[in-house]
Amino acid sequence: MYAQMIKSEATQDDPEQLAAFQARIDAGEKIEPKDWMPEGYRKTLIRQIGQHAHSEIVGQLPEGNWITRAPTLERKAILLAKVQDEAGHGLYLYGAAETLGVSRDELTEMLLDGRMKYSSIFNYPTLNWADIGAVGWLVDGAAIMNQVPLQRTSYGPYSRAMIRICKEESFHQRQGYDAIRRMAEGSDAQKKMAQDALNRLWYPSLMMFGPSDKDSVHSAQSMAWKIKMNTNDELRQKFVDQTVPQAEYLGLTVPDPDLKWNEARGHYDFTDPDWTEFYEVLKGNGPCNTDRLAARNKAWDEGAWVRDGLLAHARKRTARKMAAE
Ligand code: FAQ
Repeated sequence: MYAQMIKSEATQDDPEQLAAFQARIDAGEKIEPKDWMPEGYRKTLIRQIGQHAHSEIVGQLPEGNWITRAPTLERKAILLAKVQDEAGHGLYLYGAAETLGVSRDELTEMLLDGRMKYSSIFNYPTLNWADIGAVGWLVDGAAIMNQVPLQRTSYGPYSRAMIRICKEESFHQRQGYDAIRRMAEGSDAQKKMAQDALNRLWYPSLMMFGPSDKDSVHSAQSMAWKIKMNTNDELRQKFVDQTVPQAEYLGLTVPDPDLKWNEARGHYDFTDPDWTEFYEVLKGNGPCNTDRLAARNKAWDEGAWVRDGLLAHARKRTARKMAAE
């Protein structure tokens, strides 16, 4: 299984070369595609960047579902632009992964046959318009919390892709907050919808940061290599600390009876997500896993003629150019 092949285990690289590589990372240097790198570093990057790219692409589905049903022309135009941005993020990230020696087609095939993962959050449905506001507010909010530090990641192409992505994610988060604010300030029925969206999406959003640190398989090595800049629990805590006051401002209640400010820690105490549910979603048993993969497989199959046409055109052009030389 490829997913097993690209685990981040240390490989048998020359210890001197490994030490010199680690010294470059520790000194804050960027690693570029043609530089020597340990095989484990390369595979970990392919796994993480690939999973991230797939998340951007699959992540278009829950929102795309609402483009035709947006409540106003303005909201429709904003949502359309946002969904297009996600496609662009996927492309930057596939481009960054390709510099590591894997093609976009190979990555896509691994997504489509289940060998590679995408973010658990996109296996939850968007049932109504308030969910679209909540996706922008919470899901993009969680995404950006994770991605801002990744702008400083050690691999040059990944870091540069993240700089561009973060600019757009910040707009996404703000438009989501604006949409949910309008619902929260609206009629009783609209306010109820906003609360219901928060109730359903709160824990899936907390799961986006990955398992708790004690169960995270890759964090220690990925942080030593600066592929990850923070642990999963650190970022989850930052997200909770940032989001709770935003919910309070909206007059909404975070669905966690044990949530409270801890003066001594300077952070909110909160209840962890249900990790059994998280691992079930990862195994393919979330509410929408089957639908999401079916939609991506259908799009890939139906787009085959476009890819074939483009390739045939490129081959003809190259042949003509070579004949003329
Ligand atoms: N979902 O050892 P760790 C977005 C897996 S972008 C699914 O802690 P790691 C934009 C993990 O792969 C959202 N799988 O792993 C948008 C590993 O399995 P493996 C995506 C998960 O890699 C917004 C296993 O569990 N962002 O939303 C998840 O060190 C709105 C053990 O976990 C990124 O990908 C999960 N939530 O840390 C688009 C950011 N969590 O591979 C549309 C970059 C963990 O051994 C609309 N990625 N797993 O089989 C990262 O920062 C990291 O990869 C983590 C996981 C933090 C996600």
